[in-house]
Amino acid sequence: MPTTATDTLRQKSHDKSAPQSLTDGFHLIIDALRLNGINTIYGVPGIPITDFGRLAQAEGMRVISFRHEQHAGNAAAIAGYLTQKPGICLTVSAPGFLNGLTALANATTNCFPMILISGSSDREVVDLQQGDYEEMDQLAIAKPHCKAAFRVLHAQDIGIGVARAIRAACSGRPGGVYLDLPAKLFAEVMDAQAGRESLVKVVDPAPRQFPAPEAIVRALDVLKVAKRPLIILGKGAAYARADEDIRALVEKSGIPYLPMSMAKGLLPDDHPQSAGAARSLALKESDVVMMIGARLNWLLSHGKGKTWGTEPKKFIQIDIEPREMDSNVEIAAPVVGDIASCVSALLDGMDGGWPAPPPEWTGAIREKVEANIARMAPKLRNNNVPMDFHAALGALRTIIKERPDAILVNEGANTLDFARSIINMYQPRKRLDVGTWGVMGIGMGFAVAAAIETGKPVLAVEGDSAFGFSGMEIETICRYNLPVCVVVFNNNGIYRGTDVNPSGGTDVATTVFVKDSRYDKMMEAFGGVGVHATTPDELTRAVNEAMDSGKPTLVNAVIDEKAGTESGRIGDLNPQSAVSKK
Ligand code: ADP
Ligand code: TPW
Ligand code: MG
Repeated sequence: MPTTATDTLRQKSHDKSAPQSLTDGFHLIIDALRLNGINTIYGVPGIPITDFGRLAQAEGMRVISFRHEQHAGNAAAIAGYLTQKPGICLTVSAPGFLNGLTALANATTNCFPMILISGSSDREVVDLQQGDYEEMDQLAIAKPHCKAAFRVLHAQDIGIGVARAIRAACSGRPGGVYLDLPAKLFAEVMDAQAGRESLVKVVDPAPRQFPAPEAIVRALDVLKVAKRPLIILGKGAAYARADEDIRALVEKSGIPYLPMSMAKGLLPDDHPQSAGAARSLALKESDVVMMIGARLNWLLSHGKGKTWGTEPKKFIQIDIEPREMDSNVEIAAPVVGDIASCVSALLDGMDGGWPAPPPEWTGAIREKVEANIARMAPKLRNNNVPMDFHAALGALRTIIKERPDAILVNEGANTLDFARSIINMYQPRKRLDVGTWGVMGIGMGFAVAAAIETGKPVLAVEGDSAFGFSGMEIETICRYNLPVCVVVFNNNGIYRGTDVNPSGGTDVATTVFVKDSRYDKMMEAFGGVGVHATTPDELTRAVNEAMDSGKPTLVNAVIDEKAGTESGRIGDLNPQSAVSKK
């Protein structure tokens, strides 16, 4: 039995009594990926990579074909986040490449390891701009949007090219890598033995990076004297898979913690130290804040302004990227290293005993958390018709509590912001969402990869606008028969369905969609299950059935079109005309 793509080819070339065993670019790329434990490709076929997909499938790789490259790219990106191995997205040249590039840029922004592999036209023609089929200088365009970009021109360099791409994606701060493969390369033939010897198995693609001992001492010194300490966990902490040590650090220190959106579930959201339901108080009143794998970007108001109150703060920041320090405010105690090593060193440093934080502080946080949870509870049980966000999300919250290993994908504006605060997560890396850019369109790509990579049921909670960005991929979900249940929060538009055209003209307002659409019928068109749900009970029944059966399902959840607010909870970032005449 042949063990590699090159072996198969060699056997074939023997069969034809070829004078020499040969391999080619197609087979070497497959062998290089598989040698490095990469067995899944997300992509869209076409010139010059159609045969590459076919051969990869023939060699036993999983090749998942999408309807649009952006969603294949998003799938690859989140596969990278979920597995710590770079997710692979494969596209055709120029337009296919550009479609994938958005996802590559988004992966880089979010620190997800991913490799975008695009076929390209021959250099000679591109560089002389002679007008090739789908001609574009892709490498130059990719460079500013990713962590690294490489081109392989010769078959004997495929091994080292793939190795460089893997190492660049995974090491240090993870990110997106572009790998440019000109059409000629795929068909280039070389001696099979030499080809095999040219492949590189990357040893330790994400080497541990130990923090300096003095950085650990400095951080503990700052933390120890805090009167109102706070820990913020970000998606870097979730990615790092140091789950037990992070939990131990939080619990040993007794410090309240706040999870960023995708760090929810790293510790269960109902943990007694969670300050999630007292976010404003915790940020405003804290005096020392320890960030673990979270950046002080817009999501944390850049570490300053009224969100952070008037109290002077000291920040401790744990991150693998040294340049992240002082990016927005002064970091009093930078701890540069990989999170697993840093957290373990902090735990060692606490071994001699650790003073519990002042009970006035932990008590105040707890009190606020309990008051806010009690205030929210009746809203989550309301039976208004049509449903508001709270009623629908109250139902989904119970389902996730009962099925904590399900993966939640979430995008939209109100649909995102309400779901983030209402749906508790109980396990790490189960919540996947719009991330650092707040980008719409990740939904179906993330859902597909989450199902493929983990084998767990996926619940995708989608605003009706958000869903539209990747909606065609429900055909992909049906085609691969994936256990994905999509719930579309249908409020007839972006934020709300009630806006009117200010000119009084016949066009509807810019934020409004066709009223009372039936997204469930789209799913039926591809053989999946479609359900129209108007009450929390109907919603609960439909989602539970979907999760039990594993059948691709889309629930059209009718939401009150008046219930949402402009831009959800980030309306303050939305400039509005100061001189409009309305
Ligand atoms: P969030 O959006 O949840 O606040 P961010 O994406 O802003 O999180 O921040 C994640 C941070 O985690 C990045 O600065 C990244 O460099 C860092 N990071 C990612 N993986 C690791 C790791 N293994 N060790 C240390 N830092 C990491
Ligand atoms: C790639 C701007 C942010 S949120 C949103 C848009 C278009 C849709 C909100 O409507 P939805 O949610 O999903 O129906 P809801 O519950 O409030 O009604 N293009 C990209 N990304 C972003 N973020 C936008 C546009 C946007
Ligand atoms: Mg909407």
